Amino acid sequence: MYGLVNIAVQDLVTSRFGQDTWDTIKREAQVEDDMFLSMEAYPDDLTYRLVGAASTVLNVPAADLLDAFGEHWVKFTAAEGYGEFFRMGGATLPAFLQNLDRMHARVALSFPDLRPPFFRCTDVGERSLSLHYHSPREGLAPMVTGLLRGLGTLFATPVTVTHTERKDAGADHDVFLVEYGAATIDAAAAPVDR
Ligand code: 1MF
Repeated sequence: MYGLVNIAVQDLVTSRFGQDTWDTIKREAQVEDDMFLSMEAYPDDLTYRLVGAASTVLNVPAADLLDAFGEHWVKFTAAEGYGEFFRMGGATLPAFLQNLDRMHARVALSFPDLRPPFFRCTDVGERSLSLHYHSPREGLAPMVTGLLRGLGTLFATPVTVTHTERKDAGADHDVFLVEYGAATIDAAAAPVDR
């Protein structure tokens, strides 16, 4: 994955646990890089090793870390100058979710090594939709719950997420029931930077 992902993992860990803990996690993961370059593609294995080592060092289940990372990813990328990707995604949470594949396709135009997941929305209603998640990677579904919470904050929209079908329990793919309220402020006017 692009180094931006590893940088976001680093930012999450150092902001909550400090530099020393991050150094310990990197050592445990046998990651030699002093720093990551956001635009460089790194092996997925490196990111999995970081998450695994963080789980060991912090004594937190990997699924909980992935969930926290998903939320942090939205906050981090919106704050670090990638707000454009969110702006072009739509003015409301359901609009954004229905545009996710288009947004990833736009990023992939400039960054050909991107291997984005695919999302499909079904049963789209006023207050809920079903989000179908297909990824070229294994085991990252817990991140989606956190991503949706982060998007709820970004769009000032209360959101409840239920993981209704699980690939790791034999389902064809992961499905999330996303229930949302009305945005509490005018998200259409300024969908980012909050
Ligand atoms: O293959 C990749 O390198 C990759 C990297 C990030 C693929 C996807 C993503 C984003 N994705 C991370 C979890 C992947 C889980 C999986 O593979 O199953 C999160 C996707 C997402 C879902 C819901 C809501 C928002 C989401 O992300 C928004 C987003 C997506 C991509 C970027 C930023 C925000 C992005 C921006 C720049 C990138 C790479 C990804 O690379 C650059 C580009 C310019 C300068 C520096 C780095």
